[in-house]
Amino acid sequence: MKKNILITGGAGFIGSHVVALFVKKYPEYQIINLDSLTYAGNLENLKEIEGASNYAFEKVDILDESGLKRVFEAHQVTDVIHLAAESHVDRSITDPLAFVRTNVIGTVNLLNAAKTYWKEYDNHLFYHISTDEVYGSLDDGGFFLETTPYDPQSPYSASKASSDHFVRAYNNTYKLKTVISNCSNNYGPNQFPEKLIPLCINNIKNNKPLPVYGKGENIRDWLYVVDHARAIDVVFHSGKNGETYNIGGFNEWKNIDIVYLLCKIMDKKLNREVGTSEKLITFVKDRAGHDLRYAIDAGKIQKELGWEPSLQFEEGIEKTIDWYLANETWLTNVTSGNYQKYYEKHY
Ligand code: NAD
Ligand code: TDX
Repeated sequence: MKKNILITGGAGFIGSHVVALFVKKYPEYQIINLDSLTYAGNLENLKEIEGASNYAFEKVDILDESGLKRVFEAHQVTDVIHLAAESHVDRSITDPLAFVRTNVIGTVNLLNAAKTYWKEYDNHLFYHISTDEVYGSLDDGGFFLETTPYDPQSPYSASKASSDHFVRAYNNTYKLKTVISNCSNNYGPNQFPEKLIPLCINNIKNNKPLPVYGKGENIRDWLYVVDHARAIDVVFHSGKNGETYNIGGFNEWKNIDIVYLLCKIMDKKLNREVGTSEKLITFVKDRAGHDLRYAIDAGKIQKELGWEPSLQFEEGIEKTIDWYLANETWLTNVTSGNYQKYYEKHY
């Protein structure tokens, strides 16, 4: 059966890398990118594949049930890779309901569309992209395993945990074929400069303060976004029905050490005296309920599906900095909201 894969959130950070990989690697698949183009969605991220004959874009909100029905019918959707979400923890603290709407209700809308439209469930897959934050905070050491009980601590992670539960419930109750992967912090090109790494790159470039929450002691595991997209490819093709796969970089860093690293590399790249950018570091009020440490054990996907990260962190960070320095217009456009005009011009 020919695959017509609906990728949601394909204009966002991770989604754009997944769409580009699938469009280029699988000319035999039809890729439909469904995205409502919130502040985080940017079609400029997909310029390189825009005219491809196996690619289509649909500007639809996953809260719009009739819009989803139309897309499923028009494109005869066979599989879903679901990335559309509100993704920023700080925004979830100021507006939790927006996260309930998109991440919980939006996911259930998509599950319902798949459940209604698909006839033989064996031939179709609903793949949900989730986060390691659903497991809570590892304050006393250890690693997140696929069997770690859910313990979300922020409105964002609570909404993602809820959507994961709905995906499992549809697998159990209606026998919809599903897989879930829970990944650690991504970094790389196309990430909106509200997240730690692109925010610091942008601020160092513009000589602006680098806001470090609390003492900067919080620890995250970091993975280059293209390696996440590669993992999604592997899980989509080889993941087992009903299973969960943790994805991570085997790469834990304290926030403050990442900020120091960015300062050091950028001093060099911008021909600044050693230590110049560090002076921009500003310790600010901590994030409410700030999770101390996330760390992923990605042993299952490594052993069962043969995936592992391809890039060392320092190499990935260099590539990321180079990309942001080379794409000044992209940065200006996303920060000013100008990229929204791209849709009006091209679609
Ligand atoms: P992002 O914020 O960059 O992109 C989200 C995309 O979803 C945007 O293009 C946006 O326009 C779209 N979208 C938002 N609400 C929508 C709606 N109601 N209807 C249709 N489209 C909508 O996010 P990201 O960082 O690329 O994350 C993608 C997915 O991966 C999310 O589900 C997130 O929870 C998950 N994830 C992210 C990370 C990370 O480090 N960024 C790590 C693990 C998992
Ligand atoms: O200005 C900042 N200063 C700061 O110290 C920002 C934006 C963040 N931080 C800290 C908070 C976190 O400990 O840096 C760490 C990383 O923060 P974010 O980039 O906001 O990411 P995080 O909160 O860890 O969540 C990210 O990873 C998991 C993504 O945004 C989620 O979508 C993903 O699920």
